[in-house]
Amino acid sequence: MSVIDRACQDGAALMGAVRHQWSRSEAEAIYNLPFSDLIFRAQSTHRASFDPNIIELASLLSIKTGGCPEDCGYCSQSARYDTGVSASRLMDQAEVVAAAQRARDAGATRFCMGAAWRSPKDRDLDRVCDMVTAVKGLGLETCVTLGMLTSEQVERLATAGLDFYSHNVDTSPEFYGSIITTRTLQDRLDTMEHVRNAGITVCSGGIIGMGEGIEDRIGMLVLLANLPVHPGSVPINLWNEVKGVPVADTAARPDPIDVARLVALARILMPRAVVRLSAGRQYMTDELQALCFLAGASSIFIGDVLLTTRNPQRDRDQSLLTRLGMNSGRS
Ligand code: SAM
Ligand code: DTB
Ligand code: SF4
Repeated sequence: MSVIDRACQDGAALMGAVRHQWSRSEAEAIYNLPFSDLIFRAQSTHRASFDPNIIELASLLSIKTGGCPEDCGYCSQSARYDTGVSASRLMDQAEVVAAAQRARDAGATRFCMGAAWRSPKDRDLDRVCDMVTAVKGLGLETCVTLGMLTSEQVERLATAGLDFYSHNVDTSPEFYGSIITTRTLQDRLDTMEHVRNAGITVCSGGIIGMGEGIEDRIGMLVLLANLPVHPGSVPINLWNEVKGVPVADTAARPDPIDVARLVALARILMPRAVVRLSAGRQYMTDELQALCFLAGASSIFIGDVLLTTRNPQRDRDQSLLTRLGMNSGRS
């Protein structure tokens, strides 16, 4: 690329222009910039579309835990591994609404409901649709993650008022088969397409620290950045340790500087997406989280547990946001 082309591209990136044809080598070059240049570029991109002092607070509830037929090698909820997580039935709507109310009182603006399904049965989906409508009635943004969906199922969720569907690509196309064998990445992409077509915003990201290489982390972000529409939210999860799953044998906690670099790359490749520091904040220092906010992350999950694993306590999160002069933007 000529110097002029590079300068134009950098100028466009600083203005937050959205592109969908990123090459791996371009992404690698951005990732490997001198750290100060990378963070400056990421923060400049962030400021073109976001208030840098606002952090979105989302809350997560497992509405159906464990007993999942899929073999995702990182997950406590797969029925194939002995993780100590037992299978439960789909929660009652009243309990879900009560949890959503508590999340709203704790400051959340989005409520995400997760189910350990490969794909929902139609009668279960009817119940989830009712939950979505009830949670939306509380004034919260709604998100669900239920596994693979047909286009008809997505239409029903859209009619119920769903705002976001969470469906992670999890890792690079090359590493996918080492982690999951009961579905393909294409299955995942197909559901995301149904979701987009129904006008529901896709939330999609992945997990690092499973034993993948840096090139897999970058490849995962390039995959997301080259989708026809960028996800509205991109969760970056550090693998939350689970005993008894295959990933426990290969996992390696990512270097903190590599985490900040990856967040910055997500911010630059997908300038309007909300980058969420998702699972694994329990392993991050306050300083690393602050660095990730500087690199363009602007959303976290609050609450002591995610689905089955731990998350920082609410008062620790609040203290961090206060010390950083950040808030959720909710009046
Ligand atoms: N079964 C549905 C599915 O897989 O889409 C929804 C629930 S599943 C638990 C949602 C996401 O949680 C997965 O795609 C994965 O990215 C993330 N996840 C699961 N276990 C995790 C762990 N131990 N650490 C970090 N993220 C995890
Ligand atoms: C996402 O990327 N992370 C959340 C949400 N989307 C559904 C899930 C994290 C789960 C962590 C493992 C657990 O608590 O079981
Ligand atoms: Fe099932 Fe989702 Fe866990 Fe995979 S990640 S085992 S699909 S609950």
